[in-house]
Amino acid sequence: MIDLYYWTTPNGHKVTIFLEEAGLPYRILPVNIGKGEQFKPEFLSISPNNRIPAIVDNAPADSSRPVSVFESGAILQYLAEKTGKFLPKDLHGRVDVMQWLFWQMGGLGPMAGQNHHFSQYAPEKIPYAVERYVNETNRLYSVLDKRLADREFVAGDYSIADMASYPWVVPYERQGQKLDDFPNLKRWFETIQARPAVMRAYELVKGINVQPTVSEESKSILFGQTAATAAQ
Ligand SMILES: N[C@@H](CCC(=O)N[C@@H](CS)C(=O)NCC(=O)O)C(=O)O
Repeated sequence: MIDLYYWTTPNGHKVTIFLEEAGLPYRILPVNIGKGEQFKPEFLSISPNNRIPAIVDNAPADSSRPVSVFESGAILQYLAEKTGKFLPKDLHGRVDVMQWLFWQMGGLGPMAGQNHHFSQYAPEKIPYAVERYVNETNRLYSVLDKRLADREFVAGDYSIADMASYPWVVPYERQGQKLDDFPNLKRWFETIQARPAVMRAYELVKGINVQPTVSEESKSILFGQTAATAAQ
């Protein structure tokens, strides 16, 4: 059984998508990041960066003590290796998936995250910041669109590289993007959106949280964190 420390955000969805796709038994432990539950000591002992998602695998392959993993990319890689699914075993296929997984982790995720922040949540609209991240999201969408021009999925068969990127394209309107500008990306997006496991992953959100995570009350918890916050 996998324990999934989760909240209803794009990085959380990556892991529910994987678990639903793989059919692995799992239990969700909600961590309401809008209420500051990511700072609870028991969660920090698994995820020292006070971010969801994180997992604990109570039945690791070597039958030893439970394994805990934080960082969504590391979790996807761990689960893919555990199950032998969604990550090719051959050298070339594996490198291809891993480079696109890292592309999402270092590019699409953080840049779209800053886009959300400055476009929607920042107390003042700073045109330079909004433009910078909307443009960077736009550039990254075009990179993905070009990549998808001659293939169905990001790297070979449907893989953890697709599962990592898809949840960050779901809020494309909030990111100031139009999918019609990226026909290959749009086709890929609609293909993944229609997968039963992906639908289940988004459906389960309704049983956990239907409120926006970022509200006026939660802004003081989520934004402006410093070393002092983490030390509390
Ligand atoms: N690089 C991390 C980022 C995780 C992340 O930013 N998680 C957000 C939700 S999407 C979070 O837990 N935020 C809590 C906070 O800001 O305190 C990953 O991919 O796992």
